[in-house]
Amino acid sequence: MNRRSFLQVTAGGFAACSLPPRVQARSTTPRPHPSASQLAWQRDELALFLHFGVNTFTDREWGDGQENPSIFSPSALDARQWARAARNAGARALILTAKHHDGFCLWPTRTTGHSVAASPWRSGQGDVVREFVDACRAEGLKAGLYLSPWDRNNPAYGDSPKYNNLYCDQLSELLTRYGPIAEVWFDGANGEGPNGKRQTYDWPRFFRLVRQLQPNAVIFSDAGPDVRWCGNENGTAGDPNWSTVNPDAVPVPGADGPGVIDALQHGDRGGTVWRPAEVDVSIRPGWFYHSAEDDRVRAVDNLESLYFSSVGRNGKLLLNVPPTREGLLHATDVARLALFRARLASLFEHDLARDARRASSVIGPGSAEVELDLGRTMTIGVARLEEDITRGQSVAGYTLYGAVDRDWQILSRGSTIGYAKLDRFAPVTLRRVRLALEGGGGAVTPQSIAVRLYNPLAR
Ligand code: FUL
Repeated sequence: MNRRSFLQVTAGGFAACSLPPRVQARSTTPRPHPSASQLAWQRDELALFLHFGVNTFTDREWGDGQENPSIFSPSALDARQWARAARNAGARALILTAKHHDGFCLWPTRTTGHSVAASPWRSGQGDVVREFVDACRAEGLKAGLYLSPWDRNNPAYGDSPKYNNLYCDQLSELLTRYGPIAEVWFDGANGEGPNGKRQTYDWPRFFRLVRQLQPNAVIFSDAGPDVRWCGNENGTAGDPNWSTVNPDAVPVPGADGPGVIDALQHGDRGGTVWRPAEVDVSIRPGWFYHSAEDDRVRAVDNLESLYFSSVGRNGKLLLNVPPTREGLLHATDVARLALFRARLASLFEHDLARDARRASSVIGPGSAEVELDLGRTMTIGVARLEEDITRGQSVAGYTLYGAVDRDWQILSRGSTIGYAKLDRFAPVTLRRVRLALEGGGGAVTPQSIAVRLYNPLAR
């Protein structure tokens, strides 16, 4: 299967079913729903994250800002290789650490001397961000950038107005020099400790600046405003995972306190703002490349599980694959990515519900049902449920039943669905499937639900 047919299988859902006439329970409450950028972001499903910088050369995860720029000397940097590997993995976007906590800038910035311009790489004439963005464009991928607010090198850090100005200058360079940037990634880390520097970030100003310079970019942080951190770095969105949030629950990036992680993991069924979860996780134990971890690259089964616990829980998967000291993705990681892609493509190749006869009915206020007749008995072990999220997220509970005839047995049950909900169950032979849906306080429209069924034993 090529990329195009894979995309049709996984993304073409609502058009593929021939739907019965419209029966819709009425809702009076307007639900939050995604902007065009948020929708495109979610439909991309998979992006790769690239942690690269001085830590790659010091073998550390958090640099202290004292690194000599001369250590940055990738011997064979090839951003096209990164982008090709990402495309072959089925990713549609890449995000690069333009600056990590050590403050070393991967582009020749005017704001500090602590950058690639002071390194021997390309005789100080290089620009990793430029090569990265060009490679993304050449491979048809969206480019995103991470600019760490915490900066352990810059002397202005801790002098709040001064550093905020400098940080805005850095953002402005990144968002004006390189064409369209699809995602701006603000992490919330700050390891200064009780006696460390205290910097008060001007988040509203940072966010406004991104909006002004790149109106189509999505802004990621714990506090959005467009997409939120999922609350952990182990590849697991919450269950349930609502894309709606109460913005007061996590007011700023890096906020902590009771309830924050829970709010990030689960969102809020009654939330007033659309802010879906991004699940960032590394293919290796560390975010940066360490040769000692070469035999600890996630296996394909593990990567498949990550897909289920991120995209399959209404999230987006941001999978980190760190370049080596050569400036290349490691052969093991590249091979694993290709296997991951092949695994998903074969699992989701045949939607056994595609030609099913389908009936939908509204049972009562906030409750509805979809019934499928597959036409013959089939072995099913994976279900992919989807809500048409252009209308928001309505389903708050569901039960999926299967039967050869009318002897219904429960296949899976869950709470919300959202963009996608993936359920695995012991493969079972059946001909009929029934999905009972409960709405979250408002209407649930059965026509806006897609049901796809797969046989995991057939691949
Ligand atoms: C965190 C950072 O502290 C880690 O080093 C890594 O960049 C991760 C994705 O975000 O905030």
